[in-house]
Amino acid sequence: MLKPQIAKLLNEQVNAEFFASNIYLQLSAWCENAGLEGSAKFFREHSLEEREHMDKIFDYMAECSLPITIGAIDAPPTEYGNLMDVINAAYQHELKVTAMINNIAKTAFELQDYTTFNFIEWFIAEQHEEEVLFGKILSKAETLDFKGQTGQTLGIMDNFLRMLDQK
Ligand code: OFO
Repeated sequence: MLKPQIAKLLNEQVNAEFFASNIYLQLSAWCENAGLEGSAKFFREHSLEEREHMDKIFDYMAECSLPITIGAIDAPPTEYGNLMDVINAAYQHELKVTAMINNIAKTAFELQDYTTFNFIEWFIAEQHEEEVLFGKILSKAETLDFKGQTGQTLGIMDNFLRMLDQK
């Protein structure tokens, strides 16, 4: 039986992954509305990926016979000035999730819950990949001197996001 402290953190993470999925879905909707189809596709796929993360933790909790509570999920922000704001919001969000995952790993290790520590290692690697992914997008924007302005670079960024391999 896992310790209550771990059960609480995992349950919070289930809800956090749900929230992440909704954030990305909202970002996708914003991009659709702005006529940025490539970016909309990218964020839509990312939303599904977050949903898979939620499922993974849900399954682990169920396997460990832990109670799972799906709470109220906050509404994600809807207003963004431009595509760069959207990208920055996604990156900042990933940094927060990384901190949450690291906290689960730290707590599991301190409590000598090596099963959860082993489980959460997958997420540590995943967060690294996600930060690398958003780092690539940010460095592309920097190379193009893209700050969210309309024009040719917006089209290039939109296409770059369309082509990014998220797996
Ligand atoms: Fe679940 O990895 Fe992004 O947030």
